[in-house]
Amino acid sequence: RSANSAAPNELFTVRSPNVIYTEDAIMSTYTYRTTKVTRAGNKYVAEPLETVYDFNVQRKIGKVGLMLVGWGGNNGTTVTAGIIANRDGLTWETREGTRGANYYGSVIMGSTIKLGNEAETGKEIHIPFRDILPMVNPNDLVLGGWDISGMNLADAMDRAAVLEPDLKRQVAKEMRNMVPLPSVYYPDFIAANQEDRADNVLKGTKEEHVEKIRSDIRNFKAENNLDKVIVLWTANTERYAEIIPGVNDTAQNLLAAVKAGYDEVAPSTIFAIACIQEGVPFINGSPQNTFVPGAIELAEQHKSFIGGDDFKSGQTKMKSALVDFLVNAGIKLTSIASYNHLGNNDGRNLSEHKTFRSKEISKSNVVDDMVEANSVLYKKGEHPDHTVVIKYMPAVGDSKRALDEYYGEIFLGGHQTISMSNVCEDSLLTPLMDYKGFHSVLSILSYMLKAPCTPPGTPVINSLAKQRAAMSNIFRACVGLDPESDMTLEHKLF
Ligand code: NAI
Ligand code: DG6
Repeated sequence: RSANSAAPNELFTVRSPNVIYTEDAIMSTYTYRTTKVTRAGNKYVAEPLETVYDFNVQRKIGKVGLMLVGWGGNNGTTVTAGIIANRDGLTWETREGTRGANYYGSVIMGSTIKLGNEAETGKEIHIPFRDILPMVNPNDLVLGGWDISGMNLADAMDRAAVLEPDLKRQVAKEMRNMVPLPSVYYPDFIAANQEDRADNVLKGTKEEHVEKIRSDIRNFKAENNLDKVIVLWTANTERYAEIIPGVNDTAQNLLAAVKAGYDEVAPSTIFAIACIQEGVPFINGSPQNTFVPGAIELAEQHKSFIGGDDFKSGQTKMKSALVDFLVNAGIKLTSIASYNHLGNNDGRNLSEHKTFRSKEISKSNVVDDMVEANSVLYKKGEHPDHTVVIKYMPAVGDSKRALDEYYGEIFLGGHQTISMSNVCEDSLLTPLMDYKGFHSVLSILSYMLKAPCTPPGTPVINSLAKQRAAMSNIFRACVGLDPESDMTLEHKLF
């Protein structure tokens, strides 16, 4: 095969003077066009701006390992069973009939993207999102991880009570051999009610904990002959760490605080430090401020990737799509009331105020940018009321109830109330990606995260449509394709 014909894992190639294929890479020169705006009194001047970037995409993915912190939890066991089920093409019986493995709900694995228009017919050609760039297939991931509970993954899957019995039966044999590594447990950071499952915890100092996690990652990589490892925090929501000058405000102070065994360094920050020092991407799927300023600076120094915070799965995803639509439709939202109840271990942990507070913060800030962008509807500093309530209700287990009321002003003093009620298993989600060559803080992952962590001083985008467009257009740029503008001028002009 010549370098510029599609490799077995590629669906298309790009024919362009700006794109070069080698055996190992796709190299593109991409002209990024933006609009620079300057103020002239109470008027603006808008000026088209061009910046040229060179992208280099690896064509060979290699063998990738995924290590989950909180592997024995609902998300950890569900994602493990889901990957095995997909890898083995399993089907299972339910009272509604036979069901088969899929990746529904994953933007990468379950959605499509427009590649362009067919030459002869002008018809739009859509391809699976996962095919726009060479990407790891989740089925090929090698899984591992840590948990403060030492239960094997098969028993932990039963404890989670998420999956159908016939599916569990088929994956249990493999999962019984999966046992989480001992983890870092500082009880003050999570709810006291989690103590009864903490039977698999590391002894020693904070400095020793960082070293142990680092050696766990190295061993996992060597034992499984991996090219890359990604670490994902899907452990309990922690309370916020206090930001203390001299302790966690700079990289140097943070490392000194670890050495001194300072209390205010959270387990998730210990994991972040270990991953940064190992050069392994670390994604924080929970809402706490794992990435204290010192951790972000450390990542920048090591050119290591971090992403966060807090997986965006259901209620918030809907909110960041709906509010974007309403505000961009010129409707003035004046209040959003969001209520949940759930009965899984996440809900149990969130029943303590300090951990709930972390979740409340990440669930509350998700409309700020959309409101701030509309100076026609909102005066400077004006904001809709926004309330978030979460209640622990053991009886409903993982089947989370989410109720939302959106209340707004419409034409000439009218009002609109939209009420939504959503019921679904909280743990059936799988967001996952890998990147090289971008800023250490991977804000491109924003689509999957409730409170996107962005490089210092850069804007946070919460709008779901913008987040998806950013992701698909950056992927396109990586192979030298222009953004999909949806202008379809070819159909609109003579
Ligand atoms: P879970 O409570 O079932 O699982 C968490 C696991 O983490 C438990 O097995 C626990 O033993 C373990 N753990 C606690 N501290 C640990 C530590 N320091 N090191 C290693 N393991 C530790 O919770 P679930 O439902 O799996 O959610 C995990 C996290 O993801 C929570 O913070 C949750 O708020 C967050 N999240 C969950 C979403 C979802 O389930 N749809 C969506 C968004 C965020
Ligand atoms: C209740 O709010 C528990 C939380 O962990 C959520 O289930 C989780 O953060 C998902 O939230 P959302 O808003 O993305 O569906």
